[in-house]
Amino acid sequence: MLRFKVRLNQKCTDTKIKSKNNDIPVLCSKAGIFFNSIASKSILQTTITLKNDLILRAARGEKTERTPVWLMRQAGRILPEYRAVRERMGGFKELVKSPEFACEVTIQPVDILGVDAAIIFSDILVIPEAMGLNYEMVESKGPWFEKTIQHGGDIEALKIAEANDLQYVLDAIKLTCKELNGRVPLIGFAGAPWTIFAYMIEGKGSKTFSLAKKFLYTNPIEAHTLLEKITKSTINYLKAQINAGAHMVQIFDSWAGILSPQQYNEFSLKYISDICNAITEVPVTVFAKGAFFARAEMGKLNCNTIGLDWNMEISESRSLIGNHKTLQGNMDPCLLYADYATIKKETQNMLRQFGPHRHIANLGHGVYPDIEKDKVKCFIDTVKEFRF
Ligand code: 1CP
Repeated sequence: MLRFKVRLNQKCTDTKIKSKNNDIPVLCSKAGIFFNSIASKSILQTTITLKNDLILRAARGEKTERTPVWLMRQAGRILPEYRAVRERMGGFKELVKSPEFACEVTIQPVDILGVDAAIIFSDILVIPEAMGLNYEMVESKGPWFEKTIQHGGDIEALKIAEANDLQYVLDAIKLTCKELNGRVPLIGFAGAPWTIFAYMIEGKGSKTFSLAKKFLYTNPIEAHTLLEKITKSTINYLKAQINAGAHMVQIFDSWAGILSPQQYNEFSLKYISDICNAITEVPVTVFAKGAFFARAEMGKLNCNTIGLDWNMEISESRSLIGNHKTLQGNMDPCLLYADYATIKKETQNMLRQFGPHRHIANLGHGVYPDIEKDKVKCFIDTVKEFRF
């Protein structure tokens, strides 16, 4: 059950710190929740002092006592407690659209696994829906769209999503911030425009997303029109999440790796860059799965953190991306099938390779649903106990 122990309008102590890129001074709370002083006035009223801000400090390139850790897909089927709530709700979408239950499963990994951040329980597919394409989450199959984008007319019919189209996510964020009561920061997120585009064209998951790629080759101008509309919607959405209380945001480009380097620059990185330039209020993480070929270009993005998957060698990534970014990742999720001693040894190896600064520990992609909860906990505890 939810417990409401929040003091609304709790005052924060104003101190001057640096903005997202350590250059523009902004107002901040004592513990490091920070925001653009003009754009985010509304947050001031409900800001709660953070007790653990390791992840925000790591993202900004500040020193931390230890490496912070969280997991992509930490809220989900690895937790029996999640499965129980999910069963009670009936379906995935019902859960996503019920702020109280979304809040409950968002906080579960903080309570049960001891991670250093929560990520709001939602899905990247809420954006296509807010733009006019309804999705269903089919049990043991994944997402399915009744209507897909096939030609220019379909793109014209889509609306640009605005904050109030996603009020249920914003309500879940507000509630979660209250309920977390400053224990750890809350991460907001969205899909990268290319990944959202891929689902809008394909209508479901795919190994190759060949319909989406075909659209790039056959309708490049219309592809850009659609990507532009998704980008505008995503900026509105991320800003609304920040206004609702998200302390940092992550952009997931899950299908980056199926594009060629040249296509990636033209159809994905350009739009991610537009989003990064628009989000000035909180640290931004960009995770582009499989985009090993774009690491040097990603180093030029106006973001704080770059997520690495497990195929990306750590020291090579550091030299391609540069020292001015925090790196996140990048353990192979399958390591968590190994025995405890192996998990511990490999996790310590990973930490040594990244070094003590500008690293947020994570897996190289989402945790798989059949991984034992105690193995996940072993990974997290190993990071939390490690000292350089
Ligand atoms: O019924 C269930 O429990 C379904 C499983 C599930 C969950 C737990 C889906 C279906 N989505 C989610 C939540 C989710 N999705 C979160 C929030 C919680 C957390 O991370 O702890 C996040 C951040 C996402 C993001 C997401 N959804 C991505 C990007 C990250 C990634 O894994 O690459 C993608 C690609 C999706 C689409 C999606 N949603 C769900 C599935 C099974 C899929 C993938 C479909 C495919 O194979 O193409």
